[in-house]
Amino acid sequence: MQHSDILSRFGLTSSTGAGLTARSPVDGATLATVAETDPALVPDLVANAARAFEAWRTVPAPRRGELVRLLGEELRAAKEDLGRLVSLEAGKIYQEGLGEVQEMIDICDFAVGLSRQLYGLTIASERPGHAMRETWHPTGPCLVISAFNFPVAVWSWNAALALVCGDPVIWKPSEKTPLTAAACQVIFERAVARFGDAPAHLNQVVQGGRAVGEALVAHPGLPIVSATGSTRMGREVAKLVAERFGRSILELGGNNAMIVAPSADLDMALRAILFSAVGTCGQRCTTLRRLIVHKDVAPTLLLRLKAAYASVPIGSPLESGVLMGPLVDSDAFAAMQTALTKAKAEGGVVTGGERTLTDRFPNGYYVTPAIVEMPGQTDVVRHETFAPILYVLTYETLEEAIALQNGVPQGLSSCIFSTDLREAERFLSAAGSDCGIANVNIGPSGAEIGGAFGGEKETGGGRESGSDAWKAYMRRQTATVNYSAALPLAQGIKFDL
Ligand code: UN1
Repeated sequence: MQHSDILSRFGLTSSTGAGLTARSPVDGATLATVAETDPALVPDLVANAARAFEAWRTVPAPRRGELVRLLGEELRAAKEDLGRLVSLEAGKIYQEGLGEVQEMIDICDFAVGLSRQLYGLTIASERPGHAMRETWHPTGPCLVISAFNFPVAVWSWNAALALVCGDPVIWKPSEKTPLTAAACQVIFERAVARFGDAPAHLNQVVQGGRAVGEALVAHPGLPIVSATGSTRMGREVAKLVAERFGRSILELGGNNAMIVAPSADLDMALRAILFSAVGTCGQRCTTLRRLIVHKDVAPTLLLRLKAAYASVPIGSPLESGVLMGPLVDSDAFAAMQTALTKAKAEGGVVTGGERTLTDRFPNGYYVTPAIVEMPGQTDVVRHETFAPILYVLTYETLEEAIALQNGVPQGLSSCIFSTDLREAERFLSAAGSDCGIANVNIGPSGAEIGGAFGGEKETGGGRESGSDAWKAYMRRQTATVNYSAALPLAQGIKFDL
């Protein structure tokens, strides 16, 4: 299929002109230029969202859920087309493109159920003849900033919840993936058309880079800012949002580890390592970056791992059978090479990590996945490099392994491979992994949408997706009603003339 055919499924043309250039990591080809949003228009967009909010907040939540149900249906119908476009624009293999769209469908289903379950509490009042309750109300327009690596799913985690919670959305996708965002808007409009009476501007896409992003983040009309990306970006967003007392939901860097214990099922561990370290070409925030292996199993595991790494099919992510596509661009390749050079200087022994397929794709940045045996958890290991680099460390005691796992600034995802119940439970205990996600006999990536997704420390502390993450999109109101004929004060205070 031609690149332009993939675009045309959403009425997108490969037009060129002024604006953001969408390039395919597959071959470096320019796919289209997309008009950029002028930062001066931000107040108008926020005013649109405010008008949408006034109407949408009074629509009953289950009816709001109906829009998200229709969105889920439209996504089901567009799954192959959108999955292919994700693959083309973000460079992940088609299977993972499909998986990403499935994640969108799943969160829509979740949010539809949620639209009838935005439960509050009733609370016992200390005063006679008083009723106390906690109610959740829509908060206001929600800004979503997403990254190139999950160009559509992250929008949907936020948008599906925000919409059932009564909040319109303004979405600024990564400037590397404007087309998938435009396609999502087309799909969203299909759902809106079937819904019938939705207010205009429930979801607005803003295309552009830093300038428009900053104008949005600083705007007081956007009480919720959900940002996914680097820790550096999150630090700036957090400051601007805090300054105006907005609420931020941050999903930032990860530096995810796997502990492989002596009792581990090595066949399973091997498969999990491959998917989580090599999958998405190492460009998930949940990618496995550190392997902490018990010294007794390290030689065997490393031998098998190197053999498996050498046979990973690398190529165009649109071709079937390929498991590893390209890095997103030349900057990503440069960052990978810088990290590998630093790792060597810090005592690392590198296998793989070279550029490949340059004959076929001179403008695509394909690499072989790298394994780096490190003498310890040095500076480079503590840093997130968005590339398929797996640092390998060894340990002797579980305490040591947990200390290594926790000894980095990030705290997103973690896992242990062990068949020893005591070890596994210790890893999950209060004295175990300090991450937002901790798995046993499962790799660190590929979380289901039903759980709350996010992490601690420099990962930013936000939670999105399942569980009670919806509460971040609503404002909590404590209401006390006095149905008696007296006016008793709380804490028994007497205040009578
Ligand atoms: C991301 O990389 O920003 O758990 C999100 C996972 C996916 C989401 C990753 N469900 O790997």
